[in-house]
Amino acid sequence: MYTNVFGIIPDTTKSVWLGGRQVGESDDWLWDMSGQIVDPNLWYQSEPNDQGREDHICLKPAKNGLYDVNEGWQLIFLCETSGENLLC
Ligand SMILES: [Ca+2]
Ligand SMILES: [Ca+2]
Repeated sequence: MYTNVFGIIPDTTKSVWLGGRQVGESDDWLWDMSGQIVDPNLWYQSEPNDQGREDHICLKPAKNGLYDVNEGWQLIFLCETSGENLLC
């Protein structure tokens, strides 16, 4: 999934929000738009580690993996378009 974003992120040293979240306090993580389960192989090493109410997903391109983070992080968003619809 995220291997294709390297060409579109202007600064790959910056983390970006992705549209996904934890389902309650379960171990399940879902993509917002598709409702599909996040592939566990996409997480970076020991993530998700829930260090302080981390219920959202960001991508750290420099680490080549997903992190669970809390909503207090100020990051750019990565969105995609599907026809006339903007998906974030
Ligand atoms: Ca959490
Ligand atoms: Ca984390």
